[in-house]
Amino acid sequence: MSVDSGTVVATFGRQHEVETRTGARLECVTRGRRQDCACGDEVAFRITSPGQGVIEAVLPRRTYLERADRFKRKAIAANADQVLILTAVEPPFSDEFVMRVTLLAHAAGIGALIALNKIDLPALEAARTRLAPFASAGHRVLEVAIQPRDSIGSKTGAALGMHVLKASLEGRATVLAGQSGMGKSSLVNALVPDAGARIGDISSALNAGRHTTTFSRLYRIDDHTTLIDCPGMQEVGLANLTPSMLDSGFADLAPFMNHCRFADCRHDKEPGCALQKALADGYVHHRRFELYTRLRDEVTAARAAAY
Ligand SMILES: Nc1nc2c(ncn2[C@@H]2O[C@H](COP(=O)(O)OP(=O)(O)OP(=O)(O)O)[C@@H](O)[C@H]2O)c(=O)[nH]1
Ligand SMILES: [Mg+2]
Ligand SMILES: [Zn+2]
Repeated sequence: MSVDSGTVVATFGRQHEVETRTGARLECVTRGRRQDCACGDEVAFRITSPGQGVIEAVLPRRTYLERADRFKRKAIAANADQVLILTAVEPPFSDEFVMRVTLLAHAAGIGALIALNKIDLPALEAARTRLAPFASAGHRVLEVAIQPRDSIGSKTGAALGMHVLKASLEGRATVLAGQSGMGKSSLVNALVPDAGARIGDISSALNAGRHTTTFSRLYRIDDHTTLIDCPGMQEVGLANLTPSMLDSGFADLAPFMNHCRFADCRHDKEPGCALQKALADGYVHHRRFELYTRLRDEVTAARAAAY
C-alpha cells in the first residue's frame, strides 16, 4: 500500500484523525508506541482498510508547543504560529494560567496573543487591570464579546471586537488556550460555522450537565487559517523550560535582571539586585515579581528532580 501525507486534525489519546490532501478523513493509530504526534502535525500515513490507517512517520515540524510536568512531556500542538489565550471578565481567570501559557509559547518560539472575552459584563475594569502587565510585557491584548448576553442572561446583541480578532488569526495556525468557561467553544462556533462545539453554561445551577470538550481538534477557518482547540489544559506544567527561558519569558522583568551585580542573583536579598530595586521604585508590579519567583522555584525544582 502506498504512503501519502496528511495533517493530524484531531487527537484522542493514541487515536488520531488525519485529513488527507484530498480532504478525506481517516482514523489512524501511530506505529511505534513512542511515536508522539499532535494536532497540526504533517504525517506520512498508509491506508490499512477503508477509513483507517497507520501513521508511519511525523514530518519535520516548524514549531512544537508542549508542556511538561516532572515526569512527562505532553504535546499541545505542532506547526502552530501563535497561541491565542482566551480570558474573560467572568468567571475570573487566573493570571498565572495566562503567564504559564505565554511561557510555553516563548519556549516554542511562537507568539502569544491574549483576548479578553465577555466585555459586555460589568466587571470589565477589574479584568483589564489584571491583564495590564501582560500588555506591558509586550503581548497584544484584544477585547471581545463573542456571545454577549443581556441582564437576564439571554443571548443577545451582536458580537464585539470580532473583526480585529479575525484579522489577527488570518493566514496563521493558532492554538486556542483558555480555562473552562472563558468562551473557547463559543469562539470556535463563531469562526467555524459547522463546528458544533458544545457550549457549556457555567451559570446553570451547580454546573450540572455542563459539556466540556476533552480532545484537541484542528478547525479550518479558511484555506490558510486554522485554529486548534486544546481543552484539558488545566495543568500547564513548565518542567520543559530552562531557567533562562523562564527569565527571558518575563519580558517586563528580564531587562532588570540583566543588571544585577551577580550573574547568579536570586533576586532575593542579594546586594546590587536590580530587580529588587525596580520593584522598590515601582517599575515592576508586585504581582509579576511574585509570579516570577513562584514559577522560577517550580522550574528549578522540576529540573532538579527530573534531569
Ligand atoms: N456574557 C457573555 N457570555 C459569553 C460570551 N461569550 C461566551 N459566553 C458564555 O460563556 C459560557 C462559557 O462559554 P464556552 O464557550 O462554553 O466556554 P469554554 O471556554 O469552551 O469552556 P469549557 O468547554 O468548559 O472549557 C457560555 O454560557 C457562553 O454562552 C460573551 O461575550 N458574553
Ligand atoms: Mg468548550
Ligand atoms: Zn537580582
